[in-house]
Amino acid sequence: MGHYKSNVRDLEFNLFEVFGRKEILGKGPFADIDEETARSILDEVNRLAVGPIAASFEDSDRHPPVFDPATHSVTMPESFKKSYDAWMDAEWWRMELPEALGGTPAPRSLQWAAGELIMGANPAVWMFGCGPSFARLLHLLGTEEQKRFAELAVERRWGATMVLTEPDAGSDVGAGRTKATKQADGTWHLEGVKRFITSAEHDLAENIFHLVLARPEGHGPGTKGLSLFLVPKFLVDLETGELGERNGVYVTNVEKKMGLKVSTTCELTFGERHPAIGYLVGDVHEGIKQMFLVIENARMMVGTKAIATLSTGYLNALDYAKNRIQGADLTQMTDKTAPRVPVIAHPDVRRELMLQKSYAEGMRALVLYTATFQDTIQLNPQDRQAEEMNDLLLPIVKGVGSERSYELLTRSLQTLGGSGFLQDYPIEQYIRDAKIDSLYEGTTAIQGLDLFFRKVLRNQGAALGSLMADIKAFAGSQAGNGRLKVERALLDQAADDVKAMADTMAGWAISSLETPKEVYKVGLNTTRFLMGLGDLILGWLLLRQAEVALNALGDSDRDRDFYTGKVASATFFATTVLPKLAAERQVLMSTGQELMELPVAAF
Ligand code: ST9
Ligand code: FAD
Repeated sequence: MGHYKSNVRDLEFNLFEVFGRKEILGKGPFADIDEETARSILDEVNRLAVGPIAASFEDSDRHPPVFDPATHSVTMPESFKKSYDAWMDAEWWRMELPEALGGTPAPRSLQWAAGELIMGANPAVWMFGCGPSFARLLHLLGTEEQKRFAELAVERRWGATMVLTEPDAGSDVGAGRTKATKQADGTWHLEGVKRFITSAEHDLAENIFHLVLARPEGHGPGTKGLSLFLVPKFLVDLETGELGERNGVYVTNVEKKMGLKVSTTCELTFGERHPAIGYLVGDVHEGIKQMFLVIENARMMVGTKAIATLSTGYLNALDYAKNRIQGADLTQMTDKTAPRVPVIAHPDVRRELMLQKSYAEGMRALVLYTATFQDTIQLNPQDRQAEEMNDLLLPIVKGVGSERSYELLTRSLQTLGGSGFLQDYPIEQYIRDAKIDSLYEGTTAIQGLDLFFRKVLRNQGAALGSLMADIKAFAGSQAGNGRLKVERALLDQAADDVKAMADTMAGWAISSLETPKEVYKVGLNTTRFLMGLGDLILGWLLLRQAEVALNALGDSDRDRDFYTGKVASATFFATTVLPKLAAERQVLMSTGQELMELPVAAF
């Protein structure tokens, strides 16, 4: 058995029983994919995930890629190449592409469900395999020539990267100094050093194209002065598709990291040895706006990766807890001759497992709930409400998904006792591989700022108000026919707590117009609000699942354990996690300026 334990049943439960995806399948742009086909796609992707894709997970951690500075090249582990080829050869990545690029469009919800399986099995396979997605962006935004480049990129399976970060420009992307100079032939020459660039060098594809933010000479400061350039590793003859000269962009270092070692993290130097030729994407100077289309996709990806890892972490812990015999039942603790029991019999282990289960399954629901808005946007790109809701949820998928997964994975490890610390089990690697999720694609602090200032304040609370109204309506409904009464009351109170947090922060933000330092009080609480809103949404989604499960339990005996577990995890979350939001609200309300007035030397 490989390391990866998937949960296709729960993916299908969300897609078809909770979020009604059947309604959009088998018609319109998704005419070729009905519910049955969607289920068989998930089965097939799952077969790949638990098999050839998971197979290299451990080996490629222990034998990571090798960088040769003399040739600026990277040799990938053979085991990983096999996993990568298995994914690329299966061609399920075509679900993300439009027909014009040889795709078979599928709803985003189905794509992210498949994505969870691949990222849970071996996240770097998905990351290296994003070339076609980047080509989609180029096809969407590019000039005619760039569209042709995108076609070739899909046909030839070129790799791709997103290139923002520099040594002095991490969270503050607008501080970037990489410069672009226009040439007489309309191309650009880029000069500068980018760092931490994922997948910038490898031997999995014959070409790699970089989408690079750089500042054209004379353009202003900040993110708005940046433009987006297509910079291929090898120049390309667009007529024949043949590779031409080596372009002047080279990987000059590959980082040694805590985890996710098989994913190459590269320093990328432009124009040092010979010119690095770039093409202005779409022939317009709208770099940061264009790049955010990639970032939005990548933030969703990172959240999905994180929860995929937590899910397999939990299922590994569960398996262990059912089999590890240790100690007597607590009711017989004084009887030294009492039979020894599996550790899942111990109350503390059960509590820990249920916390892992409820977060893993709640966050899976969050990913797929968010994806339903992406489905709506796919069907109707003008739907502003769906767009705003997706915008609101993305920092929660990314920020809460990554923080909670990392935190809960340490609980999964704890369930294994000392064995969890060993490399005989996958959880120590899960933890190392998942830590990055709260860092890249905007740290958690950045997600908190994005959520409050951009998605709540600038949106004048419209999307948040609509979400809150849905949560309050559910809390006040008859969902569960009395069986969820206590839980719904707890949800109602939690919604009031989170709303009070948002209102208080908005008040400080408004008073900062007159007293600027009031905004510090907002900044001291943006992460608290992010996590608090996250818990509220998870509680709500788990209770929605419980309602569906209770109905199913009333109807038949089918999947009794599965549905019983759904009700149990929702109740557990509502009774043990949601009440903590009252304390978070109180802490937020009592925020003062002390921390900001404290001299740095006193820290
Ligand atoms: C990284 C990669 O870490 C790690 C994993 C790589 C995996 C590779 C695989 C990825 C797959 C992707 C596939 C691609 C497929 C795409 C297909 C698409 C068809 N939402 O607030 P302002 C924009 S990479 C949307 O003033 P500052 C907006 O245009 C490195 N747009 O910001 C705005 O203008 P306006 C990741 C947003 O103070 C403009 O930015 N690094 C949003 O200038 C300026 O906004 C980071 O993530 C948004 N939420 O700059 C950096 N926000 O307001 C983190 C801003 O007029 N840092 N815009 O609309 C930040 O995010 C900063 O907050 C900052 C601040 C840079 C935005
Ligand atoms: P800093 O920005 O220096 O942050 C340091 C600390 O300060 C953090 O805790 C942060 O939350 C906090 N902080 C910073 N600014 C603020 C603020 N305004 N308010 C509150 N707190 C703040 N980049 C790419 O362009 N492409 C890639 O493919 C890519 N892949 C990566 C892969 C890996 C493995 C790693 C480690 C990084 C990758 N990155 C990539 C870069 C990544 O996106 C950045 O590391 C990240 O955006 C944070 O920037 P930084 O590391 O410079 O941290």
